[in-house]
Amino acid sequence: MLTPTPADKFSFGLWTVGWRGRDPFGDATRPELDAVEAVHQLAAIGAYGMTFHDDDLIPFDASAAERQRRIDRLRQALADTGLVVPMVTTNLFTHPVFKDGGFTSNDRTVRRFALRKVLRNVELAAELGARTFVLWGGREGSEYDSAKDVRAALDRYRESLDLLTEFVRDRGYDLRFALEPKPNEPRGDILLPTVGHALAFIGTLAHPDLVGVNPEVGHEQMAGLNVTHGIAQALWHGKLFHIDLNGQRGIKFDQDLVFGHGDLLNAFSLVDLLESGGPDGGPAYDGPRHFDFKPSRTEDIEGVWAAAAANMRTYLLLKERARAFRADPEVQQALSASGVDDLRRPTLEHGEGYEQLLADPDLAAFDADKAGERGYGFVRLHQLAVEHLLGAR
Ligand code: GLT
Ligand code: MN
Ligand code: MN
Repeated sequence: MLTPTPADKFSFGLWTVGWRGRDPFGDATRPELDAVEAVHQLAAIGAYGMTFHDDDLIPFDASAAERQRRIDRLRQALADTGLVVPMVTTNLFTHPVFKDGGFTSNDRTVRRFALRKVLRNVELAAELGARTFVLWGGREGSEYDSAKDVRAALDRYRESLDLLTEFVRDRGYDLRFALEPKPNEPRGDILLPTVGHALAFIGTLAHPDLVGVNPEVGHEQMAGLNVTHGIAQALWHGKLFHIDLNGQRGIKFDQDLVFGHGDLLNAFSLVDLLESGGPDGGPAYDGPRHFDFKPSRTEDIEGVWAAAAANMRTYLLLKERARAFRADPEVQQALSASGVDDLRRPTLEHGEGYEQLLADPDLAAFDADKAGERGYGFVRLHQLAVEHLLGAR
């Protein structure tokens, strides 16, 4: 149960286990990790998939022959291990050309170059069988309010998404896009900073059905938001196309810790939602459980693989704890005493409208003071969650 298998659908970015520990203040602390080696190691620890940015696999300025050689090596490693590539993403943030963004750069030639880069990468994603293409617009933003016309930038963002969805439709690819929000870093302020902003933007697109979100735990938490609420709303809109699991402690720089190594209670409620938030108490989400973490730069390569395994083990432990929580009769009783079930009942009777509601004699006699005395018992309920999480029940 706590040993990961491909059925758990755990996946990792090549840029995660491959992160060399370079940060704004210090050099790399680890050697380069070859993509083929990463595939073999991930398969060995029980993952089912590996994801990557175009530039993780193929250097930005590689020749066509070099590009092909790298793709062929990856394909061979996938064939040898059975690992899949469920998602591919694009790097529109490292090269200096993207310093003011890709799709929303103030320089039109850069915007056109970015689109071409992504179209070619979408082609590769489809060839490798990926079903999701993530777009993290880390450089789409500004440091200075007067430097970016936000409404024009959103027009350009939409223009880009509309071109990309037209491309996959024309090509007949079975591929959808997932926007990944982040409030800031590397830009002072990033466009589409939260799940909510992204969802509202998606509604304006030509083919909104082909675009969803890829929320990252830490990115919502950097904005002081409750990631479980954000994920629940994305699910409610039918827009949780992919997810980036990791850990973050509070409102500060993006820590990309191991899943659960930040706000553990929020991680517990998130796993509970993903695994038992479906209509019948089953999983609410069946896509990859994708870890986007950075093995701390204090770790050597052995520590990298230990950290990768820790993500999966923590997820499985939380899944086990969440199941025990749901199965506990005392929890079920506390849930109903707290009115959690009641909220699922429509507020209006079947066929009732405002006329009937206004005329309801029970409402005319409703004792608001009495109803205001009710205790909801949320603290008791939460304590039960904490005790299950701690293994005390
Ligand atoms: C970058 C970022 C991540 C995104 C990656 C996808 S890029 O590593 O910090 O959160 O998921 O483009
Ligand atoms: Mn992050
Ligand atoms: Mn991410």
